[in-house]
Amino acid sequence: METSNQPQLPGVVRSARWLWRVGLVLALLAVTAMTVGCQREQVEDEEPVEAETVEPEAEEAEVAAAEEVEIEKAFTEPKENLEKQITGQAPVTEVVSERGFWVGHKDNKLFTVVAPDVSKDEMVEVNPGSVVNVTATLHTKDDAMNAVKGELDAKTRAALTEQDNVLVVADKGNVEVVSEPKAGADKKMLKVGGEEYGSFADYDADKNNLLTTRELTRGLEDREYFKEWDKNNDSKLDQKEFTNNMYTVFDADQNDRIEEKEFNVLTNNIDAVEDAEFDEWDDNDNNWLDNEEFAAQFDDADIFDAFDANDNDTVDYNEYGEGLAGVWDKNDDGFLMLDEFGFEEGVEVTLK
Ligand SMILES: [Ca+2]
Ligand SMILES: [Ca+2]
Ligand SMILES: [Ca+2]
Ligand SMILES: [Ca+2]
Repeated sequence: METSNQPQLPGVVRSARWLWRVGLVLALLAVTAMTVGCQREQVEDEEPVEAETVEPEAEEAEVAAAEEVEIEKAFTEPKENLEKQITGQAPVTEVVSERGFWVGHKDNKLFTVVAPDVSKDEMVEVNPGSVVNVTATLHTKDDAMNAVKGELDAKTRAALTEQDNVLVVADKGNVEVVSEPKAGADKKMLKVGGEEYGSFADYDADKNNLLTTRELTRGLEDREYFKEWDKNNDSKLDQKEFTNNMYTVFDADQNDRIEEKEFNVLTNNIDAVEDAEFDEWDDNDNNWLDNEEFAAQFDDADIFDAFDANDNDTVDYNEYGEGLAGVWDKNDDGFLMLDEFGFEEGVEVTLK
């Protein structure tokens, strides 16, 4: 016994020590219980903290989903706009199936697919050359494939995997046809100086009711459009040849005079001369412009320089097609609709 050499403690003291030990054990238990309790409380405290840290992310996700991005950005900056809601109008360049079609903007195109498995008679009819108003999510092609329900036909599947990003429409109601291609594509002719240089349909090589700049350029070249003005036969127009061409373009009634009415078509179409005054151009005040009067002012307006993109003092077919498309493409979407084919009085467009 440890206490063998020590005086025996009285029974009261013994029992007091026993009680103290019991008390110590109880105290330890209590401390342990409190510690566990505290830990539990801490766990309980932590749970709402965790919940709070999740909630703002969810809110941000909701905000991101609600943020609508103009469709032009989906074409020009697709990587920056993945998973965002895209909305806006675009022309349909090709229809692949009732669930899938291509929309275009300038040199870019995006495949658009309807996610629900809709039957042909349920789906809104979309045609090449239609303009559609679309609300969709921009996905990578892999995410798009996962988002699409039901079986896709081989052509739609092939189109979906043809490029990196795809517009996925959550409901067929999110595709609204804003305008259909207009009739008369084979009747509307490009006429300059009494000569016909082909109809809209002639230029529309892929028959999608839309002209790209390339189709316009190739069509002009195929019809040797420059021939009348290209005096040195180099298949390009120098400044004098270009100005003579434009004089003929705007002399709509081919009387070798540009009257005020014809002059107004020029100023309404080409921004570089939008503020030009007929009286200032008509040097001898005879109420029409001859070639010299026209050239003196037209050459000062730097329209030739705007067409001559590579600054080599000649305008080739590519530059002419590019410049003309820029003037005609009044909604600046990179395509010419039938009603954008040719100069129209009162139509204001930008010469880039
Ligand atoms: Ca076309
Ligand atoms: Ca005239
Ligand atoms: Ca040039
Ligand atoms: Ca256009």
